[in-house]
Amino acid sequence: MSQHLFLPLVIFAINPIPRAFQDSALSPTEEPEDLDCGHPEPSARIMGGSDAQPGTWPWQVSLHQGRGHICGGSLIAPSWVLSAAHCFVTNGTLEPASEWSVLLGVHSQDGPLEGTHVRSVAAILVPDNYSKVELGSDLALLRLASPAKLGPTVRPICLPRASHRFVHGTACWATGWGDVQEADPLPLPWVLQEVELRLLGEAACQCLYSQPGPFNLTFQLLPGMLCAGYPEGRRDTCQGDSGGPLVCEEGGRWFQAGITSFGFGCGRRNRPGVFTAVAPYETWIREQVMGLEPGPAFPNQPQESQTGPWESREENCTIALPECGKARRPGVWPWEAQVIVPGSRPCHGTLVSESWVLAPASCFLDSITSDNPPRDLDSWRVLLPSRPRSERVSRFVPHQNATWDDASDLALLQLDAPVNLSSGPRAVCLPYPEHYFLPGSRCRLARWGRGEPALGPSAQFEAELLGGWWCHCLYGHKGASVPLPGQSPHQLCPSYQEEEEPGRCWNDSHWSLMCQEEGTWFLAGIGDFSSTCLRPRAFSPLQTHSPWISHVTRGAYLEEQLAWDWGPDGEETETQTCPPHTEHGACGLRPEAAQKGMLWPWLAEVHVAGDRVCTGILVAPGWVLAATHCVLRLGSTTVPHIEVYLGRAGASPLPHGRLVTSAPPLLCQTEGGSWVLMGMAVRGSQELFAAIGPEEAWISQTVAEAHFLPSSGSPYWPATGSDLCPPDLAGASGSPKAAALILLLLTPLIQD
Ligand code: 4AZ
Repeated sequence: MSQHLFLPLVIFAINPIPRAFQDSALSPTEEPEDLDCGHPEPSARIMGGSDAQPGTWPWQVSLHQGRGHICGGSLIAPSWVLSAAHCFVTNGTLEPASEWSVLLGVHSQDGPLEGTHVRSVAAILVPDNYSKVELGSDLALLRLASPAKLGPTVRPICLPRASHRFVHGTACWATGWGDVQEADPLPLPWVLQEVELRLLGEAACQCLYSQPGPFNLTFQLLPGMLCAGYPEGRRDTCQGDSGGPLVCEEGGRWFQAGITSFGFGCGRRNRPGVFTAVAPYETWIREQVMGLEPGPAFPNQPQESQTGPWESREENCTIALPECGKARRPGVWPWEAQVIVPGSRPCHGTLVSESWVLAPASCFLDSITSDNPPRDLDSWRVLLPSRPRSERVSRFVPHQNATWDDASDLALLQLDAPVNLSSGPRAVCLPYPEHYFLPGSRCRLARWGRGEPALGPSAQFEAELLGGWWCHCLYGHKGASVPLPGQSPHQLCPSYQEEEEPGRCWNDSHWSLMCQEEGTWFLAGIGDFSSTCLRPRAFSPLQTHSPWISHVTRGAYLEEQLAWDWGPDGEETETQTCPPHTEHGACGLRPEAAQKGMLWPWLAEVHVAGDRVCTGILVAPGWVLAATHCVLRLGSTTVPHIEVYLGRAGASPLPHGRLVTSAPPLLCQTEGGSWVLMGMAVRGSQELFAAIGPEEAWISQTVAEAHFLPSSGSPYWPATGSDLCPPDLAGASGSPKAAALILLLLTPLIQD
């Protein structure tokens, strides 16, 4: 089933109105117990589960539509199978029984076992009041065209009476051929999976689901539903398990407590699986099967369970906190792993679970190409914090796109033996694909791969996430629509103080981006900066890789988003498109006002002859435009020594004693949101500007990459009279022809 089924409310006129939630009319003593139920043959994934032994769960059936497995079910009588309504209802319509078949006695869907057989379905019965899973009554009865052949691998399960109480906390079992993780199907040979789940009380379950989380749904647990699982998640049912049974052993027999119905995601923290409770539907089930003998068995419940404390009143609301991403001090990462391969420098990676380290595949590219897969894993070692000895590596799994896509430059290394995460090393949290790191999130750069420069002051590695729009448009394309919160971003842009020495950019360096939410650290992105010095740096989001990571590791610490403050409704959710673009990225984009020192990222400090500072404007990666009168002094015949500082406007106080001669620029914001340089102040004025427009030919001939907005009429140009740009000032601007503007060609400053 999909994670949410939103079906129109339709009342089915197939069966009489159910009398769910009513006790049976039959007293326990009247029960004709002619069907042996709940006894597997003595002998003997779902998520976080394991392969079942053949014959352990002989009531488990597989429901096929066409040629494939769709849902699970349970045999409750020779001619009856119990399952979930949502398996058979599409857009409010019940699917024809003729499309379905029931496979009995199946162990592996890949090959038949002795006793495996198929039955066609004569009728599908669904409660009249079923409309969608969240509203309950998610159960269905399938009448088989001919009775099942009972045998060692095909036997019915016992059903509980309406008065039957399962003790909360009881360990029960769910079974099925469903996904082993979200969007990760059970691999061949499709062996039936079993998982032990604990029954959760209503209050405990409601408390867990009341924790904020994704899907924007406030879910109300209703009578007739029950929850099973763990606050910490990790073991659960998943898509494809629906309709299958949740069974509990009592007095030597197995009873079906629930039918797998739905949940929010699979195995997520504080999101246990939701099941249809079977007991409240005793009457409805009896009514449907009436007349077709033998019917299902509702054996008497053993005395001790019936009288037990089935609902403990003081059931406390214990939510689980993330088990990953806890660092005592930012920068001292307990998940920092160094992979040592003989003959090369250590490679920095990250511990993502007890057994797996994530690192850039490029660290090991030599090994990959010359020796695929590497045979010499015996000599590889992993160093983890607070571990006295290094760990051995037993498996190396590079990302399939690692060799050609920088954003997929990832490899997973499995440790020979899992490490104990409660002592010393810890795992970082990984984001699910829909994770939305809030603009303004506190982040840090962390070592990643090889070749980083020596670490500088730690403040250098503090970062703050910029808005998605700004980051996306800087690196995206003109007119590209900006991913909304909850959609995968293409890049993550943090602002941070970097490269103290101007002119220098950390080429050949890899960094990972760690972002914090409510005290928990996530590995948000990875960055390869070998080819560009464009600022801000863009990191490739890791969330797009979480399906691959969870598929390979089956247990990395994926965590839901913890910070949910997305701002006022609508502010973040309007579709936005990107303004004009040059090959170096969008021009005129200004990060959020909150970004200290980055308010005007195109502003340059032009330090002239060591005694004055003029304002310059970065118009292309190698060119700064400034006012001539500020840079060149009248009457002077020598060209002064000029240094240009970029990316620090407002961040650092000006060098003491220096004169800011300046020549303020006039910038106007277009309706498209871009900032456009309209003019540079003329000598001696703060209000009169030399217009840039008339200089377009000269500027574009000198600087081919400079980007000019299309002239008026363009959607990006301010409308006449627009108050984006004070008309009197713009109008007052003249162009004192005599070289008001000067273009400075930048060359990197070589530091000794
Ligand atoms: C499904 O889609 C489904 N984790 C079944 C069970 C759960 C989630 C989804 C519970 O069929």
